[in-house]
Amino acid sequence: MSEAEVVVRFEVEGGVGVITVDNPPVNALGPGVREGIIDAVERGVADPNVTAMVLIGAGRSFIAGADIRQFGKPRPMPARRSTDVLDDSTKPIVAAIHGYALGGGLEHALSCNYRIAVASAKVGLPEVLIGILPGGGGTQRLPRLIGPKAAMDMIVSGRHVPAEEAETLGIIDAIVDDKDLRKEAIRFAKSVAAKRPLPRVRDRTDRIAEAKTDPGMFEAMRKSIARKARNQKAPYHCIACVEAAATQPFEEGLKTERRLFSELENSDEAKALRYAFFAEREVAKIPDAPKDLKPARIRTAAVIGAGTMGGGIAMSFADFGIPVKVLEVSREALDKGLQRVRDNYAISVKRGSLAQAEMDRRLPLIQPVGSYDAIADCDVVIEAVFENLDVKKEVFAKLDATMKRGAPLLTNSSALDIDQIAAVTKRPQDVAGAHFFAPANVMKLLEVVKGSKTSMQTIATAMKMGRDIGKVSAVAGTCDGFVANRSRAPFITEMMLMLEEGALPEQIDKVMVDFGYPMGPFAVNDLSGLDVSYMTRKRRAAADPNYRKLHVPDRLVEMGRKGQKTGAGWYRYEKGDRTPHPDEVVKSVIADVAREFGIEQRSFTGEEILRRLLCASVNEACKILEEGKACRASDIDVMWLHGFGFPRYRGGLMYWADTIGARAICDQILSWHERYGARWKPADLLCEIAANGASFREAKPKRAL
Ligand code: 3H9
Repeated sequence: MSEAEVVVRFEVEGGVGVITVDNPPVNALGPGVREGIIDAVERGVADPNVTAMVLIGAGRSFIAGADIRQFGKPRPMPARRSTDVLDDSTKPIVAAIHGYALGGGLEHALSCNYRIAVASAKVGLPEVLIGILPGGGGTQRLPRLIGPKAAMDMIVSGRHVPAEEAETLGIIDAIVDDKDLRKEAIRFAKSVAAKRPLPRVRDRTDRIAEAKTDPGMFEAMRKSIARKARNQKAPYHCIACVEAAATQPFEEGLKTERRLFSELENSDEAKALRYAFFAEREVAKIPDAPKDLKPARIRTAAVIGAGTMGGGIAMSFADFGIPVKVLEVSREALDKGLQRVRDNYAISVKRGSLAQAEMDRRLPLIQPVGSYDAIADCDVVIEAVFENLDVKKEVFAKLDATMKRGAPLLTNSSALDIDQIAAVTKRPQDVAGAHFFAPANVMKLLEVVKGSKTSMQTIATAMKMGRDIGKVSAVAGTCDGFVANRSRAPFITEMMLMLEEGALPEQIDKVMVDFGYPMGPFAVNDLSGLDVSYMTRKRRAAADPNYRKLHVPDRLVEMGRKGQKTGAGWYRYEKGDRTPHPDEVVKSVIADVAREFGIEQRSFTGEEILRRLLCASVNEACKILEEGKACRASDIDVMWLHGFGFPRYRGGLMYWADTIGARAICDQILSWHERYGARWKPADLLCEIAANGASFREAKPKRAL
């Protein structure tokens, strides 16, 4: 049996040829699939008993697109494209969609004569998210079907469009009962079997004419994405292709699409984005987890503490339809916390990002309670009280006494030792960290922190809980700051120390924004509050006589400059406006510190600023791997993408380091070690990677978590 026959089946049922793509897990267009489709269509066309055909996917999806693993590798050019063969069929073909029809999957559906779907199906052309463009005719067919504007929106955003919207747009001809899609598709195929001429998307001219009435739409789109798409080519190439669809004949447009696709396939951004795609799938996997491990499903949750973090965590559950109880010590604190949640939802409604009905559905899911007994039956509890070990120990002793057996007892601590918290309970196997990032209802990262006694079951349940509430969950080992914040801490230190040497916040911010961050690190610090890390620095300074104090931020906090909330921090803010203005006061604080400590002043290039910040963190990330606190180097990258706004098209911290090269990074760090002393001592693993010419992103932890 040939490979093509294995991944694509062809059966005739009641005069309808059913072409089933069966290539688990998501029917990607891997080896043999396109050939299988061509073969099946030819059999259907040749068979006099077949009057119509159905293209359908086995398992959980229609077709999720081209096989992403094949990109960047040499591939034989097919003599004929399967999309063309579908298009050229003399008998009608119906695409029957369930699960996902994405990328090449939707392109195959668009090459069929009709498309039906179940209500839960989603369609989209998400190629831009992996740095390429729809290269199977999608940029030419979709605009002909739904108009260039709507097509451009879908192709440039890469979003998944639900079946109902797809039907309104005109992508789907009918939504059918999801009990037996195959049966429905056969019935539909029979109903259109005799209809001629065959509707072909490529022949449509009506919708494409819209571009004539609004020729400025392409330029307007380029302008509207300028900030978000900076440093990237793919979104602009996508627009160029849709413009080609509106201005060129179909075959010419396809040539444009092919040319621009081949420019992107091996671009730096495409490579980095492909890496990020697979790194995000890897991060979900728990190494050494037993095969029969079954994470428990969280149906109800409890949060201890209704502060900013507690409220945000509660919203995260409510946003995904999970009822959550919020416990506070006083009625007043509870009321205040709940009011903040209401206000947050109301802001989203006002901005138009949330429907009022949705807010009304979510709010009642958050139930304020005043006693531990009231949360005893919840499937999970997340403690989000004040960051103080003694306070947390008190809470965990109470949780141990009240919560039902087996419920994960999670702490939202951002730095404290999980083992010490677990030690006050009689069930340390159930205790782990669930480190959300602020604002908890917005930020995607969830660090699941394993203590030395935490069970795999608890980790697996916490990881699944994260996924169920839309987070990207990553496992970390317990240590000060865990993995994400610990790896970022040296970046923060260096950004402050560079000020003392002559750089300015606005200069450093500009370098990082130009690199691709949505905001510069000082502007971010103004948003989160300078006072947040002030106490941590005091604690560290008291504990470690060698601790290098950060005088500039300390002084700003002591002057009452805590960031946006006080109208001034690293920048000055006008009342009611979030625009940062560089401030002479900050300049003079920096100059005072430099003078007092006799620090030599010099100028910095953008390249030096960038390298100094990121290299400091790469070094720390290597130490984290050495200590076995992260499962993989690529997990650290995922944490940087989803926790700190690292530009996705640069892959992540370790991926970036590989683009510079291990030898160059190591030499740079060695020279700073000589100049600045102990804090730049290179990690052993870093030296090893450089000596072996190995890569950072493939570096393995030196011991198990
Ligand atoms: C394209 O189509 C180009 C065309 O224009 C033609 C050009 C000529 N390839 O995400 P999950 C794997 S570009 C290879 O955990 P979910 C994935 O790695 C493509 N593998 O499931 C994972 O493997 P493992 C355009 C793929 O239910 C497993 O499937 N299409 C692909 O949470 C399960 O994945 C896209 O960009 C693939 N295309 O989400 C869609 N897709 O178990 C990309 C998945 O070993 N895919 N895998 O870790 C997705 O967005 C999600 O996977 C999907 C399912 C929404 C489909």
